Amino acid sequence: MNTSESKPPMKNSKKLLAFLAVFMLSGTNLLMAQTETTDAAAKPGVNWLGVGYYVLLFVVAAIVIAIIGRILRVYELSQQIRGKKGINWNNVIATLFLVFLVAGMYGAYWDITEQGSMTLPEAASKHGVRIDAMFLTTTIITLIVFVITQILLFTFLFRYRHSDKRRAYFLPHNNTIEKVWTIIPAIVLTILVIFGFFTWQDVENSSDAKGGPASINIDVTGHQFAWEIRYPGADGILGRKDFRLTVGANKLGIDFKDKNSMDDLQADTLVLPVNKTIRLNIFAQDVIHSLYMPHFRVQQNAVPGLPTFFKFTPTITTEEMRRKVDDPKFEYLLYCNKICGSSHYNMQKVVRVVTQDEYNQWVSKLKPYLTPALRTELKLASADQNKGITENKLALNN
Ligand SMILES: [Cu+2]
Repeated sequence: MNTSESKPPMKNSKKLLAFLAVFMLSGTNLLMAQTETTDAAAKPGVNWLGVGYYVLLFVVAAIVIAIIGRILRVYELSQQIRGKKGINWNNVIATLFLVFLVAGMYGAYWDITEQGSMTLPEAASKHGVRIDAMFLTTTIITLIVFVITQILLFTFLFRYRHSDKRRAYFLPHNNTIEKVWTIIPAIVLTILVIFGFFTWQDVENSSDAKGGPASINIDVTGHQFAWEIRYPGADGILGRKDFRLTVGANKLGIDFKDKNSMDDLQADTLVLPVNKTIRLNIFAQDVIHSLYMPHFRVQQNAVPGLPTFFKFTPTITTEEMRRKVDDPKFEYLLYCNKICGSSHYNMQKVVRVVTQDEYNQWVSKLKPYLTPALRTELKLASADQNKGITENKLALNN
């Protein structure tokens, strides 16, 4: 036995692994493929048909191109035999660059007009308008640069294509050019970054010391797979929480030693008064979730053990938005924007923006978090007995 005999199996296993990798990759692509038809779920296998169609189309296109290549090669050889010049590939490729420029520009135009309308809906919060303005400015500047550079790139490729009649000019280095294409983008990018920095700082001025306290503080807690919403009661203050107090009936782990907890309310819908600052205190109980409300341009991770928050001001009521989008059933939504598990898709809540009067009415109907069942479980005195008792006499968690 020599070493050369032991090598082939090694090579084979490498080939096998490479083949497996390609197979897995295409397998993933096939699994992820979706068709536009909505009845795909009704007809299992329709996705596979769609993928098979495009694979076949690709194979056919590749064969056609290969055949055209062969024909051209034969043509060229026959020209050579007759002592004539073959195809001038420099001209062909240079022309193809121009075709690519026009097709690519049209593709970019199509992308902006078709896909552009699928971007975010109208901003319904104060800071949302500013974020949109920033996004638009950046898009316009980069678009102008994109159009100019692409036209220059491809027309230069065409104009200065290889020709036997002229020789290329050798330009090893030019400091002026280097300076121009370094300093100009640097200045533009610095302006954009500073612009973004101050906007973001303003949006995230959520530290109450800096930005002033919010009109309403609301706790939003994510867990697999729902959001729990807690409003402060009449005192306007949310009571303390402690994850160690989490039990079946007290799923948020609210600390009832804190008297501020007593009147806290639970809600199923996130209802917000229009034009008031809202501070959402964001929590997670198991994995990382992400609180996402696209209409308000709000997105913030919900991290276990690390409370986060977001302060914003909704500016358009649900009613107004319904008229704007001409959809009487329109609702703002709060989503989870982290793929946090199998029922992640189900993690959404309706958000309703209303007038102050409607809000007051709605709050007055909310049920307290401290239900009779929870009182019993926590061995708290009943609501009636409780009235005269000071909070330090409450028997809690013992
Ligand atoms: Cu989630």
